[in-house]
Amino acid sequence: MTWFPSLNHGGKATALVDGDRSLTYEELNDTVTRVIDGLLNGVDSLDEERVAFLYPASFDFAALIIGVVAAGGIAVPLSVHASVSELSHCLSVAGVKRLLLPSGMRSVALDEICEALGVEQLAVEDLPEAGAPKASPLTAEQGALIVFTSGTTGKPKGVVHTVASVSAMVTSLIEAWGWAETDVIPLFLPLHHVHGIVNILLCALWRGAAVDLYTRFDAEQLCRKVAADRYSVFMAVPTIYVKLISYLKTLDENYCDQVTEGFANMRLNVSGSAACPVPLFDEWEALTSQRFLERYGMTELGMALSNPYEGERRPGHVGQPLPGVVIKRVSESGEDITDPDMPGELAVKSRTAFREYWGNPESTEKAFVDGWFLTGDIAVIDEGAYRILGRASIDIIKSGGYKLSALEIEATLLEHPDVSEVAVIGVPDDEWGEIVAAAVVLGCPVSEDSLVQFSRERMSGYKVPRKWVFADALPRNALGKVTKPSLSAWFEG
Ligand code: MLC
Ligand code: AMP
Repeated sequence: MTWFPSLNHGGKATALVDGDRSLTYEELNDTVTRVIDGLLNGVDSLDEERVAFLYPASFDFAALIIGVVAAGGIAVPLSVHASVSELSHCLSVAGVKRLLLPSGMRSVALDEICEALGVEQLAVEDLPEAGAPKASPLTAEQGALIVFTSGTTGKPKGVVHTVASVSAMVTSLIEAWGWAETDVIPLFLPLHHVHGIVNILLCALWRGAAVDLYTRFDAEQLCRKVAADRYSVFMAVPTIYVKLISYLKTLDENYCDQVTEGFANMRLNVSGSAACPVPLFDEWEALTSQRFLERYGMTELGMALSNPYEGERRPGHVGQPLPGVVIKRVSESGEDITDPDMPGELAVKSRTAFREYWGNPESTEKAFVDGWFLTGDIAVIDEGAYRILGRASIDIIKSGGYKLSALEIEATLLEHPDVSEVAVIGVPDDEWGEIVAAAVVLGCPVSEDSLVQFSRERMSGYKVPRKWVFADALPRNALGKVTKPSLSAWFEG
């Protein structure tokens, strides 16, 4: 199985830029080789060892994600925003024994959990130099990548992609969206999700294009490069385009024109990971004359639906199945829906689909019906283009492109000794799509601030509820189940 063709023939072309440093393909190849060599340390395959890493966007991150797979391991990129208890969950679910991280990411709390889990921590530069690596050839079905995703039950699950599914994700997007060696793209999205990892980093590097690395989204820095016509392709979640528009409004007219001209000159602006509201599509077009290519994807599937690269891109729609993707819609009772106007849950078969949830055969089995992966997203078909209406479960929230589980947030809040009952929902928000809101019944008085503080210590900042309502009781139906839809009204105004 071929893995990363560009590394062998990219030569002196720029692969990655980090501030004022850049790395050619030849240099990236050397770094990857060193990673493979150090990880293998004399053996010929890592045999699906899950090698975790906690690196911000950097040359080391790129070398690890390619090198771990080439060495026969499964790459487990972890979130640099995660709390220690979230990291502990990921490390233990994936059965990780080696965690690579820069020394600056180490902490006493992380040391403690790594010790308890028997995880060795080391930096890329600490990897041994064992001589020329002799890695065994890869098979299509071997695991390559684990990305954690929230579901409607419990804590995040580790989605296992294989060498074949990652390769299919990358090659299908390169083809569908016309990636070229001459492309230059900025990467500011988090590197623990497929949008940043696959759609941007791996597609660009596989094709021999150049990637500018940013450790976080920074409108000012980014727009300076856009104004200088540095980029040909731009990919982001809708929240980022909202933030860019707000930033553009703060600029003087002359500079604002340079930035919008920079966007106008690109060959492609993609929006995805969450619904792009039609007014946002229109405003971006009015500013930059770019019509977003909106696409729909999922951690378990990579990209499934896409507006055309060439052809009509319809606002509020996510287009048609990408090549190799087969989609049908099913009713709640599992029957196939043929009427395009009737809403149904998207069910997908694709060569880009994941293999399993790591160590969780029960969830894996439930996720598929007769080989069709059930997405949990409800859609109709409007004159040949899919339109996503929402999700089957109220317990899945999408905030700024992150998929969050209301149940996971509720379970964490219930760990607080003074919280007796809690219900978490997503409420609509112009900037974030949805924001997390919590309705809480307290046993003893406790302030909102201290609950926020409590939450921050235990979960990533983006999961912490932004809106709080305190009540004497939660609304429940005859069976005692909280009637979550009725809670939305509590957070209005
Ligand atoms: C940050 N914050 C969020 C948040 N991101 N709150 C809710 N939802 C989010 N998504 C909070 C921080 O905790 C902080 O709170 C405050 O907002 C400001 O933080 P920040 O770091 O300055 O925000 P910013 O850098 O502007 O981050 C916003 C963002 C980021 C949009 C750049 O959220 C982001 O990168 N989102 C993309 C996620 C993504 O890539 N998803 C793809 C999943 S894959 P405080 O209180 O601490 O100040 C997938 C499949 C597919 O979905 O189809 O692609
Ligand atoms: P994740 O599990 O983080 O990969 O998120 C996948 C989910 O993001 C999908 O199931 C959808 O609910 C949502 N999503 C991704 N792209 C879009 C889009 N273009 N429009 C609406 N929802 C989207």
